[in-house]
Amino acid sequence: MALERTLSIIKPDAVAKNVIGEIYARFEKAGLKIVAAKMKHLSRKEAEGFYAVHKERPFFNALVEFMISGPVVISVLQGENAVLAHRELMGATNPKEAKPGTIRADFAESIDANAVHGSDATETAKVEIAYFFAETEVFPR
Ligand code: RTP
Ligand code: MG
Repeated sequence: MALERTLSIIKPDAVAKNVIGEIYARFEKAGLKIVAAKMKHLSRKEAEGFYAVHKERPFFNALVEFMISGPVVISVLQGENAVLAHRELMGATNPKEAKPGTIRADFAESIDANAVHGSDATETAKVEIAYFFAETEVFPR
């Protein structure tokens, strides 16, 4: 078992639905600790930079438009195997394919408005955490 950190984003659709607390409760019940958090309305530049790996994909523009459509809640979660544990709580990218009881099955509308983002590996988690948080903003310092 490895103590890891991962980046979580509660996307604009879930913030608008008023389910920040319900999503946070799922993280905490699963043993993931919130060690950094902020609410932010991303600029186009920030969203494009964050999703730069998807730049050439056909859904890139729609993804960026959606991510800047309202504020998001960005958090760092810490726990045993946090990257995978978080992705299991999230469920499949397309909510129609997400297992019952996952965040996307319960709160997401579509593959675009799919409630949450989670880092997909420990290396990407490090990059994504540094994209949004200074070292002094992740606790304990
Ligand atoms: P995320 O990065 O947001 O945690 O989601 P993910 O790993 O499950 O999915 P990824 O392949 O990284 O795609 C990033 C986001 O792009 C949107 N997407 N749309 N229309 C499509 O075919 C499509 N595919 C992906 C989704 O909102 C996905 O979360
Ligand atoms: Mg991804």
